[in-house]
Amino acid sequence: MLRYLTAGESHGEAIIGVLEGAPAQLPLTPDDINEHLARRWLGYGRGGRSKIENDTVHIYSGVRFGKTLGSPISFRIDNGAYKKDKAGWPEKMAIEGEPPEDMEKVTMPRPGHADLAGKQKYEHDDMRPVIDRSSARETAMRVACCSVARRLLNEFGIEVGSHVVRIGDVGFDEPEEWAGRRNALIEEGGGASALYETADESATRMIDDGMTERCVEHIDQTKKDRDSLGGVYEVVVTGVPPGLGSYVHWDRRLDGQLVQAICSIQAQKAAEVGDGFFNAHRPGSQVHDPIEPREDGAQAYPRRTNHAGGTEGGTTTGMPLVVRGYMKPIPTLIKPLDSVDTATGEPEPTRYERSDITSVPAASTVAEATVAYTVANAFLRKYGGDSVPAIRRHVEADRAAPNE
Ligand code: EPS
Repeated sequence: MLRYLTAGESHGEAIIGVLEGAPAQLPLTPDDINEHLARRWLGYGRGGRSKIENDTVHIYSGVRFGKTLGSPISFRIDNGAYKKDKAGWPEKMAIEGEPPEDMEKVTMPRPGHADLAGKQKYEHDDMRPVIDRSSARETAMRVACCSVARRLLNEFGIEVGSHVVRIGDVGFDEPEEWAGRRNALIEEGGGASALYETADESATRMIDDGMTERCVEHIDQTKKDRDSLGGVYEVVVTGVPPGLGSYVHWDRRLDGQLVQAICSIQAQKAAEVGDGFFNAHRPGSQVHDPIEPREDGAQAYPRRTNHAGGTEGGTTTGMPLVVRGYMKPIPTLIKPLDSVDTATGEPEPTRYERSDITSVPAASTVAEATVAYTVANAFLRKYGGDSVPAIRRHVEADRAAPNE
C-alpha cells in the first residue's frame, strides 16, 4: 500500500515529501510529476503568488535510470516566495535564533481560515506558523506524491481527469446538464485524460466555452467587489475494474475513502460520489442504474446510467468513478470581515494578505491527485505485488477468468 507524508511551510525554504510503498519497475521521470505541478497553477483568479512560483520537483531517492526501485521516493519542491518575495522570509522563518526586531506578529484571525483554530490548538502567539502550514501551498507536494499513484494507474489503463462545473454563481445546476459533453469527451479520447486535457484549455477548467467566459467575468466582478468565490468540480476515473474497495468493513468502503480524499484538501467542505446530493431528492426508480448483460469475457456488467458514480456497496462496479468536490470561498478577502485582535481581545476588521480570488480550478487538479492515490491503494489491495510485472500478472489472471 502507498503512504506519503509532506512537510514544509508555505514561506519556508522548500516543501518535502516521502512516498513509500510504490512498487518497483514503474517507469517514472520528473516530467511525469512536473506536468501535473504546472497544471495546478492553471486557472483564472489566482493571485500574486502564481507569478512567483515555478514548481519543479527534485527526486532524491527511490528512482534509478527512470524506474522506481521499491524503496521510499523522496521529493523536494522549492518555494520561490522564500527568496523572491523580498519580505525577509529567510529571517522570519529561520530555524535558529530570535525573530527579527521589526517582525510584526499575526494576531488577527480570518473567519473561515485555520488561523484561530491553529493558534489556540498549538498555543502560538503569532499565527504565521498556522497560516504557513495550513496553506494550500502544501498541495504542491501532494500532487507530486500522488502523481506516482497516477502513473501506476496509467500503467494499467486507468485514467484520472477532472473539470470545474461551477464557480460561485456561474455553473451547471444538475449533472444531466454536463454529463453528455463529459461522456462524449471521454469516449472520443478513450479515457479520462481527455477530460482534463480539454478542461485545461479553459481559463476556468470548464468544458463549456460560454460558461468559461461568463465565469471569467464573474471572477473579475468579484475582485472589484473585493470578495472571493468557491465552487464545484468533478473528478472522473476511467478503466477501473470491478471489485476495488469493499463493503465488509467501514474503512474499506471506497465511497468513504473518496470523500475523505476530497475533504482532506484545504477549503473543501463537502464531496459526493456520483449524483450523491441529487439522488437524495429523487425516487429510487430514477436513481439506480439498470444492469445489462455482460459481453463474453468482460469483467463488468454494463449499466445504462451511472448515477451511483461507479460504486455499489463501497465497491467499484466497473463503471467510471465520479466524485465531486465542493470548495468554500477563500477566507482571505480584500473586503474586511469582522474579527478580534487576539493580542488585545478587541474587535478589529481583518487585514488583507495577498491571496487568490478563487482557486477552484487548482483544487480540481489537486483532487485528481488525491483521488488517484485513493484508487491506487484500492487497486494495490486487490492486485498488489512488489513490482509492476508482479501486479500485471495478478491483473491479467483476473482478466482471463472474470468472477461469476
Ligand atoms: C494560499 C494563499 C496564497 C496562494 C497559496 C495558498 O499564497 P500567498 O499567501 O503566498 O499569496 O497562492 O497557494 C500556493 C502558494 C500554492 O502553491 O498553491 C493559502 O492561504 O492557502
